[in-house]
Amino acid sequence: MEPLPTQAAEPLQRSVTARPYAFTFEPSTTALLIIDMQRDFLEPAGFGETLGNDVSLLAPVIPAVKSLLDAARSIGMAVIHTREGHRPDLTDLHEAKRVRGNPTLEIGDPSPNGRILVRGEYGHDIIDELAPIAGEAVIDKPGKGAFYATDLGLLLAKGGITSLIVTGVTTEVCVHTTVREANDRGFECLVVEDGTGSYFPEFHATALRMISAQGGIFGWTATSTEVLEALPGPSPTSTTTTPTTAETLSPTADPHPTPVTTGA
Ligand code: C5J
Repeated sequence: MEPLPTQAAEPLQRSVTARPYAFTFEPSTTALLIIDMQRDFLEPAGFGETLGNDVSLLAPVIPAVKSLLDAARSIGMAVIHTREGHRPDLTDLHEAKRVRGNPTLEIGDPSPNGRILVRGEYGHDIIDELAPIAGEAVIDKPGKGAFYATDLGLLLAKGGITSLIVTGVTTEVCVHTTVREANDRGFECLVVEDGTGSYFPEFHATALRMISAQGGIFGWTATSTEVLEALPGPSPTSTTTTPTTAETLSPTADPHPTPVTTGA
């Protein structure tokens, strides 16, 4: 018997205008990765400022990340947040990292926002505008890369995620380290140009060029507008308070989820 004609389905593949060429992805196998949008990096008196940086330079990133976060939530795309920081007893802090940069306040020292880069402290947490909601995985990482000493790889494998749309701060440090780690693990990475930021605009620009250079040696870059144009419309069953598919990435998912926090 002849096979029955199949109905034309909505294409699953999406295509983003990107550098060095179009980035294709399927929303169901893609996660929005939001790197370290923490008060300690974006607000005064935190880790970023103790290293002598002007933290106001990171503020313009927030609206672009928020627009992508809202879009991902509306279509039920996986969302993963990361936070750089350490255990309260600092047993996971290398001496090299503690003293590096000769900061005015070291990791673990008290600040107006609590102890610098220590888990559970106000400054360590994600800024209000981008606060995780129920079902979104939160990866606590002691290093710059989000794969080092975390279960991110396990969550992505379990969730069937093969592509990452990467946002956050800072472009040349934690974003770059994570994209390099992801690239070596076989993930397709699109880095959002206006959804990432640095205390050094020239490093931001160069870091983005390094990603898309040589035919996309580490991946692709695109603006948040270009990504939004490629995303499908909101799913009729998704709301901003419904757990997203990120929940399925969590080994600790439960029927009454709160933001899922995983650490080293
Ligand atoms: C830094 C980060 N810059 N999240 N961390 O120390 O990029």
